[in-house]
Amino acid sequence: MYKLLSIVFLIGSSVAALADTIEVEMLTKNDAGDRMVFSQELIRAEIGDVILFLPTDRSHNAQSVKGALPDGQESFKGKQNKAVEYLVTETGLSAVVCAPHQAMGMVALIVVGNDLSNAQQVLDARLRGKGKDKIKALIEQAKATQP
Ligand SMILES: [Cu+2]
Repeated sequence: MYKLLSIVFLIGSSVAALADTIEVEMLTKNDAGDRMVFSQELIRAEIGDVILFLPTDRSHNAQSVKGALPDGQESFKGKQNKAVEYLVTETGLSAVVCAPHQAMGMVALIVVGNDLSNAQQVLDARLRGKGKDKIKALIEQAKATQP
């Protein structure tokens, strides 16, 4: 149902890159026993990829945060208990939150093209509680683990 196969042919090149669909589950409890979490919290992607947030457990959503995404990247807001897609069109960082649980730390950070240039804007955006602390930690983690 949610399968999406996007093939991007790089013009002028013999290389054909296959865009990925990255599945992220919205969980009340993960296998490690952590509560109110996305299954991936540091999500690395490239332009053309689709990040698909799945309503594996109930009462969660995924949405972007005003000011905490790259210029030109379309914002998104999933409904509770519904899958939502984020089609990556720009490089940079995006914060993603679950509206009911962001203050409990249910957030994720998308890193596209290993571009961390909008880190300060993301830190300045309106994030709450443990979610804000976790986004800060994820930015540090992204810096420390640059591929
Ligand atoms: Cu949630």
